[in-house]
Amino acid sequence: MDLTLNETQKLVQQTARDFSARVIAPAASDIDKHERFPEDLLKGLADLGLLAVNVPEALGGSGAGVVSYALAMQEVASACASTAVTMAVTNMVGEVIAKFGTDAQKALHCPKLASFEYKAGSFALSEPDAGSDPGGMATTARDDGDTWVLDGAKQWITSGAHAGVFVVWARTGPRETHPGTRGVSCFLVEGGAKGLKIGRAEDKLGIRGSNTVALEFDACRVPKSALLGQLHGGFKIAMMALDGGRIGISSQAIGIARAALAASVAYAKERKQFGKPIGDFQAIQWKLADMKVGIDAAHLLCMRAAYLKENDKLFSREASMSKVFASETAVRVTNEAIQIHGGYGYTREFAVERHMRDARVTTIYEGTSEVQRIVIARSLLS
Ligand code: COS
Repeated sequence: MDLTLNETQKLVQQTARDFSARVIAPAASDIDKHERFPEDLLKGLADLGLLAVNVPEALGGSGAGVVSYALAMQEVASACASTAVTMAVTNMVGEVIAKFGTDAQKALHCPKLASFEYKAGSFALSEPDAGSDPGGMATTARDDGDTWVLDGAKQWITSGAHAGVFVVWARTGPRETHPGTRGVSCFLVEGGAKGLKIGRAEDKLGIRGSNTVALEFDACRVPKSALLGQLHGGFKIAMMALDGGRIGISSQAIGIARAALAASVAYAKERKQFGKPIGDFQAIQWKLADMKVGIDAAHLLCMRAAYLKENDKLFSREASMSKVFASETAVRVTNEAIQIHGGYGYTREFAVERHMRDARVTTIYEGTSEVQRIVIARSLLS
């Protein structure tokens, strides 16, 4: 693996860094406080090609690759994790349609996701009773002549109230003949479809500017052409999409942790106790050093997973390694950042409490830490 960034990767990283520092970071606290969906920022990201970084140019994307995408996510997340997760899911939806869609599906949806004509894309896999075990889903799609009819409920759907297109998984084969993950198919459902009801937004601990809703499908009819990929082949599409998504969430976690470390270094230089800056004390120095080691190790794992994906190699295990390590590092680093800030870190005046709240979800969504360990262990034992 060559760790030197190529010109495209450097350009994407720098572009995301500039926009994040100049436009996103100043808005982040307000977005969090008022649970504001960051439409203006997402439009700005679309203008810079950052809503479809790894989608081919012919479909309106930037075609800049997986490493570029990971680098851009890190930059945006270090400014605002809510904006970053919204960006991540739209990128993921664009990629999944570009990879598995028919020519017509790609031409219809990818340019709209990339350009912000759709305000977001949504990924509707989880259900109230099927989170870590999506094969246990209860949502069904019934073949009814020239349409599919979807019934059921989805849960924790990022950007659901704003999405122009939803990638939705539903059971198409009865459990008796298609047990577990075998009878699941994938569909593209347009925002505003009849029979699709959007639930109330969740009141969350962190990433409060991102929109998280439940969905209800009540005899929601979609055309036959809405099937994405093979009939009964949906579970593998979900798993492959999540493998890539886990690189995105590791990048998000790395960005959040970097922001917490930067704030901690600045504070350690400025805050004086016992007549000198607290950064002069080894107790603080060791915390900062451990934070830096963790973040850089997470970054290297993330770059390896991104590099493997970009080069069409197997990367599922490496994406899970990156996700579990980066997310748990972000939780630890942001917690230490509060400790370094003392009482001030526990108030809303300093950003580290937001970083801690935002980091917490990264060990949960797109596969919990426990699921990542299952993926890693299975690959060792198989
Ligand atoms: N890529 C391609 N195919 C994959 C795959 C991957 N990464 N992982 C599994 N598959 C395939 C398997 O090869 C198997 O295929 P066959 O039916 O042909 O044998 C099929 O999918 C079922 O795989 P498996 O038996 O491993 O499925 P499990 O039900 O045991 O699930 C875990 C495995 C737990 C890893 C999976 O359910 C998972 O990732 N859960 C977490 C879901 C998640 O991340 N949810 C968050 C949603 S976004 S907030």
